[in-house]
Amino acid sequence: MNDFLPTAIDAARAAGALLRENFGSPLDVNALEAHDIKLELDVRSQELITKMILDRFPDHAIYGEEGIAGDQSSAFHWIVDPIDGTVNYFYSIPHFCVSIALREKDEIILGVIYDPMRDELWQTEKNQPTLLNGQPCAVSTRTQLSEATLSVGFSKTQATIDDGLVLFGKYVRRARKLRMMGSAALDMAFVASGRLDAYIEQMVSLWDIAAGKILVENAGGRVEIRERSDAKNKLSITASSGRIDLNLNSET
Ligand code: LIP
Repeated sequence: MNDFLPTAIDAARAAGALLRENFGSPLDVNALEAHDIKLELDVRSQELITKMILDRFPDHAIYGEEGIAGDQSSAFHWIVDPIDGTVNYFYSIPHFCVSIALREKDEIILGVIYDPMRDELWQTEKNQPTLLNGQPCAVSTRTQLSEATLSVGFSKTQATIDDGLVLFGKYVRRARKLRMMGSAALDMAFVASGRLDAYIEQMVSLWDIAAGKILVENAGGRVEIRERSDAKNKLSITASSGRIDLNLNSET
């Protein structure tokens, strides 16, 4: 046994407590973009997570939304989103989380997502089940698109918004409901625990989805990730139960 998972859980809970304590307070803004916001609290949250991880594993590396730290030549890279759903957080919308994954060489071996507002923690590690607050969880068993609730993210560029609108327009008439909730990681945690049947977004970063990938797969679901040719280090993702045909071309 190793201390990787307990460390990830401790760090996610500590960062979640920081976010909960500051929720609704005046916030220092590091960057305001048309469809995105960066907060000083993002940086503080990642600094807290980084300290807790590197204090226990000083030879490891951190790869996070707010920068890198540690020994980047290490086989162990902790992939961190210190606030996933930063825009929601800034607008006092209580739908955001902390996402921490651990990659050993090229394989994600651990994932933790923590929602501090609902006190919900999803965890898993290689060859283990996905747990929600300590209880096993699984992807949904629905098989018909007409029964499904899907989440489509629009990211932050005009191109990805246009792509998202096309997908939204196609699925909204066929699925039971569509949602756009502003946190890729929570969307993936919701797929892993059967609340959503799929989550689709055309441009995310590794830190948005690394923990969610292993959570969904260990809960019985399917994750397809494609590198974008038009944006460095950006990915398109479809995470689903694997039980619903999302290929609209097959629709009658
Ligand atoms: C966010 C993602 C969301 C995406 C946003 C942003 P952040 O991550 O969770 O799915 O649509 O553009 O990338 O920036 O809040 O960590």
